[in-house]
Amino acid sequence: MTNSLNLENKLDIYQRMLQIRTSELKMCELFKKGEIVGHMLPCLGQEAIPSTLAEVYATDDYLVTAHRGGGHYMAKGCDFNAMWAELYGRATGITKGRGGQIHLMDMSHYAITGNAIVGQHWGIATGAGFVARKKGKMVVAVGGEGSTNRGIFHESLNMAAVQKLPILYVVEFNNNQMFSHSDETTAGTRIATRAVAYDIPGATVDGNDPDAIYAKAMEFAEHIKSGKGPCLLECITGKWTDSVSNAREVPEILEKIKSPEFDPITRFEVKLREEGILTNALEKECKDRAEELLQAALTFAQNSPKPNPTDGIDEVYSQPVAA
Ligand SMILES: Cc1ncc(C[n+]2csc(CCOP(=O)(O)OP(=O)(O)O)c2C)c(N)n1
Ligand SMILES: [Mg+2]
Repeated sequence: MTNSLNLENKLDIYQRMLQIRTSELKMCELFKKGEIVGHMLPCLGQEAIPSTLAEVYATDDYLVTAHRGGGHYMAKGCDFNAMWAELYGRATGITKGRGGQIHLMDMSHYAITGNAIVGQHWGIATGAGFVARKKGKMVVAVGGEGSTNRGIFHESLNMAAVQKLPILYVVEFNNNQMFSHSDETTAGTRIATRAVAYDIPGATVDGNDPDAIYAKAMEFAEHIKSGKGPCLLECITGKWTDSVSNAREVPEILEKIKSPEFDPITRFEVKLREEGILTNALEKECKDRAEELLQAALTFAQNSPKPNPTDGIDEVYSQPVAA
């Protein structure tokens, strides 16, 4: 099969999925204890998408996501310690403790992985597409299916198609937008069919299966890199929770999403075992590694200084503000 993952890619994806899950479970736990505050949007249950896309884009390609970007931030190898310092609101945080989990971004890794305004990131990604075209790079733009109902999604895909911009648009279809389900908000069943309107390639894949995501995303990346313009990839998945601060879990839906048949990590573990790649010892090694990374990041964050309140106005105005 063309575009199939090799052993090394698979283990890297597995390790990333574990890092995201371990980190975000801890984030939920600490938030519930009141140790960290803010608006937290975990991608628990969706880990296969960020972890696999990291095998598709290059380290200097641009990555732009909507509000559920923490997993993408981690998968791109952005500063993990600075992410945790951000969650703790410390001066060493990736946005100096000002943005919190919903505004994670690390420009040294070409990653804008946070945006509180649903849909707006499609426009930012499309703008980045002009720079990417000039520099011979690609943009990977990721957002939820709810955000595709904003007008800016149409404007962005239309412009990208006309201009043949090098952008892979990825939709994380988790069937839910805060209080609403897609059948209440979204015309048509599949977002990928909207690609027809722009005469660009579009496809729907199982977003909890790294092999399926990789095969189609690589095919699309080849199309994009050969100058033929953007593609639209829809990944079917499920999120455990909307936001930690305002969790609205529906028990029956959660039961399905967390089941071994649906959960991306359990499914991948079963597959890797069947393929003779994963052993008990290797699984333990990977899980220990995820835990070690987390402990180091927690230590860094907890020992970092808090910002000085008077620094809050820095970098807001171009001219110093008179005392
Ligand atoms: C312009 C705008 N409208 C509404 C909201 C409130 N809001 C935050 S998340 C969300 C749902 C987004 O759903 P989706 O795009 O499917 O992403 P998901 O949260 O499922 O990953 C809404 C309506 C917002 N932040 N911005
Ligand atoms: Mg959604």
